[in-house]
Amino acid sequence: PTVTQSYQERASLPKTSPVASYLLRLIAAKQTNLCVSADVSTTKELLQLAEEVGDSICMLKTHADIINDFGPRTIEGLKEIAAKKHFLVFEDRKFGDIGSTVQKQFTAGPLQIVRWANIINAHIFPGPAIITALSQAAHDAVSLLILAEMSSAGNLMTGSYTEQCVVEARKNPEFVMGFIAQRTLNEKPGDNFITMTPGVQIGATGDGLGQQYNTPEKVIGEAGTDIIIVGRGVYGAQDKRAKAEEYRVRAWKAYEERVGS
Ligand code: 5FU
Repeated sequence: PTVTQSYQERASLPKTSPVASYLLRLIAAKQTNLCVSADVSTTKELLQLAEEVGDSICMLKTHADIINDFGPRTIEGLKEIAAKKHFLVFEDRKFGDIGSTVQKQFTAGPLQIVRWANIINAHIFPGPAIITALSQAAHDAVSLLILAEMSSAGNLMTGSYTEQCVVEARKNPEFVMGFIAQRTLNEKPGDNFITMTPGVQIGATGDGLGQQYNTPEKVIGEAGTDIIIVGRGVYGAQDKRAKAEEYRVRAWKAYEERVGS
């Protein structure tokens, strides 16, 4: 099972999507399974945060639609810092519409997500054509995460819904790199999906608006997930660089203890 395998080993398993292999190798090389969620409201803050935490992360997660002045400058800046500091960019757009519409949301409009995001995500409640539609509009360097579980209290993504996400992912291992979920969903032999987990903060249990937090040890060590996604825990700190390092060290140690290295 993947919970006892190293990131490095998993990078070369068969049927692993090219972006997943790249990310697994990057994680191993930089020794970081931390993704920072850059939920800030200006290009300046976004690029500053990317510079500050860039050395400590494998991935930066964005919500492009909350950046007031999102534009070509944002895109060029992000690409430049990502190349310099070696991390991937994940746009957390959570597509959830008919195939034809998500293709337009992905490629057109003011955000032009296809031009700059390495990783995107989608809900499968509209049915599996959302996966086909996004894969047709994508190029080789883009991979999809299916939202299989959420961190917020009382969410409806449980039981057979979550199971169906795994079924659809197994049908498309070339394009679907993994899941947003609260635990690993690699249950069958041969499954090598990457699980990324939001709802992580040290020293908090929630935000009063439904968000629920766990520690890096809980999600990486006990729930067997691969990457922690931390927003306010990092960008809300005075010293963002030091805070990112703290999360990186704790999540990395939890991983090492889990795989027994
Ligand atoms: F899919 C999900 C989810 O289940 N929970 C989340 O919190 C996504 N998120 C995102 O992760 C959310 O939109 C924020 O961008 C981020 C968590 O931020 P926080 O500040 O660490 O709570």
